[in-house]
Amino acid sequence: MKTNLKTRTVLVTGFEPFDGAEINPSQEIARNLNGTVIAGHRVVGALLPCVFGAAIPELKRLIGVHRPALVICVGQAGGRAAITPERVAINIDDARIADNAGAQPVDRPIVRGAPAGYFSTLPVKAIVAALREVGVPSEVSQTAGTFVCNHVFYGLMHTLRTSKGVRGGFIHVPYLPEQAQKGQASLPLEDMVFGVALAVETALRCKKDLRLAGGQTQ
Ligand code: PCA
Repeated sequence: MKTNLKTRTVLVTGFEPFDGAEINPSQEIARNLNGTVIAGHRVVGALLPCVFGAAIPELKRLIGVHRPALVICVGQAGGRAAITPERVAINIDDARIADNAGAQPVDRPIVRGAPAGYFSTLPVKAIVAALREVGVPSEVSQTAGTFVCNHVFYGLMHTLRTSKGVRGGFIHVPYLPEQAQKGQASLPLEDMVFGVALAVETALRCKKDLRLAGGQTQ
């Protein structure tokens, strides 16, 4: 893929609500960041369907239209207490619940014959350190699961493998306060929007990740 450095665009995607929910924080984050400017880059915030298969062509279409220098896909990971940059995408769909089109693939490769996994090309530890520095809870996650988020993350990294200089990755975020059941963790939307904006800025500024021992990111 050719990159157009003149446009200096960042693509941030969120997902539509799934599993019968009415809201998805990642959709709200993408909506809030759309049109903002971060470190000289215009942010395009866009929505992906929570549908196996269909989500990847839509992501590819957005990349083709906007030619971003950086792509960060965001999704909800209900129950997590922190903003979690994902380290690795794996080549498998294994759904615990149906997606928004009713599909529930089990043990199915995302791209047949492609590598078992791809690492994020975001500076995941630098992002965690930057967020913690300003008091936003954050940690590196070692798995994005095997549902639509991992599916899109894998599709993203598979697509970007031939796009020299274009970096990308995935960030999972907790529930919003209004979604959390008693005892479940959540974060206010403004903290999540601020946190993802800071992740974008850190990724743009920090070409090389920090080398911090696992779990010791501050
Ligand atoms: N979270 C789901 C899919 C869409 C979303 O926001 C996941 O973690 O796979």
